[in-house]
Amino acid sequence: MKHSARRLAATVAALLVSAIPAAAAAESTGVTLAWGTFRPYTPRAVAVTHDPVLVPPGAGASVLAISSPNSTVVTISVRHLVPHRDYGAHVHTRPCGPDPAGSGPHFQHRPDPRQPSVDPAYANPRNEIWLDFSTDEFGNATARATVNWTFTTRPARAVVIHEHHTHTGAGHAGTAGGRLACVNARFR
Ligand SMILES: [Cu+2]
Repeated sequence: MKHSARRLAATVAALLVSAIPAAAAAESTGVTLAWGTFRPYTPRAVAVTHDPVLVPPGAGASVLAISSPNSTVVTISVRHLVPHRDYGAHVHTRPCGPDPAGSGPHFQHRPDPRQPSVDPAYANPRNEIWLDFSTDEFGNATARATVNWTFTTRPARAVVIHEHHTHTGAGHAGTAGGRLACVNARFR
């Protein structure tokens, strides 16, 4: 635990150093970092589990987002989830709440005028941030998404972990089953 935190800190420090020149050059750059150990909701919890079987308390997640002027890279790493299992994950607009629905809809670069958005023209991994992953034998996984835009003043406040990988077909694009867990992250 301590060691992985130290390793994470070292990685983040290296990434921050490489991001500084870009940050000085343009205001649309930003770094977001969040990590936590899953537990039932409390107002101060960073990582919240809504399903203690599929996202057990004690499992963990870290989220790192780096925006340069024309792109954003978001990475999620999880540990000690259920081994050999597919999960969906996306950036959502609102912070984690006691009710899984509290984290609101997906953040969309071009907002779909029709909500809930299930139109593949809007609900797709170029207009939203999808971070689906499949765990290894230890329940660990990493996923990364790259998009050619940056966050705006519209809020993007959490990564939600879902029951399945994300669907892409018309009428259910962007859906991925129930909301199992949520990580608060104030994307900028
Ligand atoms: Cu989602």
